[in-house]
Amino acid sequence: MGNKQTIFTDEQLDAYQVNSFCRLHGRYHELAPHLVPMDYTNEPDCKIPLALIVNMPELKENPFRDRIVESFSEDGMGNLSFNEFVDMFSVLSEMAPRELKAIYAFKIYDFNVDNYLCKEDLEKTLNKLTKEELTPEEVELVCEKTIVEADLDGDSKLSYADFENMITRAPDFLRYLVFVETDASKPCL
Ligand SMILES: [Ca+2]
Ligand SMILES: [Ca+2]
Repeated sequence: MGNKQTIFTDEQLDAYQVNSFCRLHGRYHELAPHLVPMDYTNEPDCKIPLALIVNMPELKENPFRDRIVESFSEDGMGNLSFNEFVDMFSVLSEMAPRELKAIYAFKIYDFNVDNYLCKEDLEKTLNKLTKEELTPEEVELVCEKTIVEADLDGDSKLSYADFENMITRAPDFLRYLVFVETDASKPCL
């Protein structure tokens, strides 16, 4: 999956940038005024730690908040640069294409980061999706069934292609990949 995805068309990107860029910078700055300078003309090398980002109102109720932030963090520790922070908001916005959300959902659910969803990955995912309301036996059963149904190439784990096949039948797996910005109407700082 490596390379950057094109998230928006040029026109959408212009509108998105005009409307959102400086507002997002305001949000980013607010999270850590002691770390983030207001002036970004020289692209300062600064990052905000995961612990501050997961407390944002958009994320703090999300059972996947840590995994979401880690998935956008190039250093893998959950520290986000401003660009990564903007990417995260873009992918989670209501405007983002479903396919892009699916790519990130796959990354988020791949807890051991081996590019496959194995039974253990799915068990962790399902426990979070269902807020641990299922018994371990039920979780195991659902995961086994999910793998059997979605595993197109029969290797007992889900590749991204298998996963795409799965979410066309179970769109609930993308449920936590959309958030509405809490202060989208706030004027630019
Ligand atoms: Ca995995
Ligand atoms: Ca497979």
